[in-house]
Amino acid sequence: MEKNRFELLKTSSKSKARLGKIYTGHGVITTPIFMPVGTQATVKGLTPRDLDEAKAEIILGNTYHLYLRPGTALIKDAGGLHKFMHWHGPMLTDSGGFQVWSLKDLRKIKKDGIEFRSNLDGSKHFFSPESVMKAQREIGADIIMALDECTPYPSTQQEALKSLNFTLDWTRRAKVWLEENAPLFGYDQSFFGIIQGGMHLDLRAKAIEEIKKVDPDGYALGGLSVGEPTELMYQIADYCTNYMPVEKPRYVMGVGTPWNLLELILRGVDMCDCVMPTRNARNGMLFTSEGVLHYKAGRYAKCLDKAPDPNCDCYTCRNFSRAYLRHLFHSGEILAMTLASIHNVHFYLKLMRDAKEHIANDTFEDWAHEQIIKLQRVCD
Ligand code: PRF
Ligand code: ZN
Repeated sequence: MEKNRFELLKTSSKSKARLGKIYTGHGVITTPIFMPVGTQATVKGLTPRDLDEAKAEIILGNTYHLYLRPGTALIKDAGGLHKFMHWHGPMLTDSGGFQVWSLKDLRKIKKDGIEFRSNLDGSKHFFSPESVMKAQREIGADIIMALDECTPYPSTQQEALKSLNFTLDWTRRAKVWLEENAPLFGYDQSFFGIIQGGMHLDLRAKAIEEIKKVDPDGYALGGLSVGEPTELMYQIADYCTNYMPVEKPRYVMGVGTPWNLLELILRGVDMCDCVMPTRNARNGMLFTSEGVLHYKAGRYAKCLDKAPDPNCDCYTCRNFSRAYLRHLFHSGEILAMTLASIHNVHFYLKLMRDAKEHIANDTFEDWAHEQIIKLQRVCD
C-alpha cells in the first residue's frame, strides 16, 4: 500500500506562508487548502458535481454524526464513505472529540474516553481513543484525526493542563491501535494529532513536544475559535507553527472567515475547514470580492443587473441576479441555499487558488493584506 506523503514546495521569504502537496490514494491536495464540511455524508445543499465544479480538492466528514447515523457498519458495507456518497477525491474525518464536547450537558469526559448521549434519540454511547480509530477505519477517509478534548475558553492553567493530558494520552493510544489495525480499503490513511492547551503558550509548546513523540503524519491546532478574541487566535497559531515540524502539514480546525484563512496562511498554516461558507449561505450571507453581501436585504429587491459577485465565475454568479437570489430566499425556496452555497464554496476555493499563485510568485503578503481589508467590508 502506497503511503500518503506531504511535500513542502516552498516557504515564502517574507512571511511563514507555505506551498505544499499531500499525495493520497484519492488524489493530490495542494496546500494551502480549504476543506468544505460534509458533516452527514453531504456538503449541505451541494452535489459532488457542484464540488467538482468548484474544484474542491478535499472535503471533511464527521465521525460523530456518521457513527450515530447511518452507523459506520453501513458505510463499511458500502465500501467506505467515498463510494457511499459518490465523492471520489480526498477526504478527512474529524474524530468526534469536538462534536461530542459541544453536547455540553449530554457528555461526561473520563480518563478513558467520552461518555455521551445521542442528540438524536438520547441513547448512551462511549468514544474511546481506540473506538474512534476503528470507526474512522470503517469510514475510510484519507486523513483521520485523533480523539481530543477541546479545552474551553477561558480555562485556568490547571484546567487546561488536565484537559491536555487526556488529549495527549488518547493520541498515544490511537497511534498504538492504528499500528495494530491496518486500513480496510487498500489505501493509506494519514493520522493527524491535535494540539490543545487552551490559550496557555507553555501548554501549547508541551502539547507539540509530546505529540512529536507520537510522530503523526500531520499536526492540527484544536481549541481555537472557541470564543477568544481573533487576535489571540492568530497569536496562538503563530506561536505554535514555530514549533511544529516544517516537513508535516499543519491544520487549524474549524476556522473561519476568508480573512481568517489569509491571516493563518501568513502564519504558516496549510489547511482549514469550516461550516461557514455553507451555513452562512443558507442564512442569507455571501462572501464576495467586494465584501460581505447580505443577499436577503431589501435593498437588492430590484437589483436585476448585478450578479451576487460581479468578479466571480461560479454557476450562480454567471446566471443569476441579486434580485433573483433574494426572491428565492424570501419565498423559502431550497434553491436559494444551493445557489448561495455554490457561490460561497467556489469563492473560498478560488481564494485559496489565488493565495497559492501569489505565494509561488512571491507576491502573497501585500496581496493578502489588501484582501483582508477588502473582504471584510459590507456591500451596499
Ligand atoms: N477538536 C476537534 N475538532 C474541532 C475542534 C477541536 O478543537 C475545533 C475547534 N475550533 C473545531 N473542530 N477534534
Ligand atoms: Zn459566484
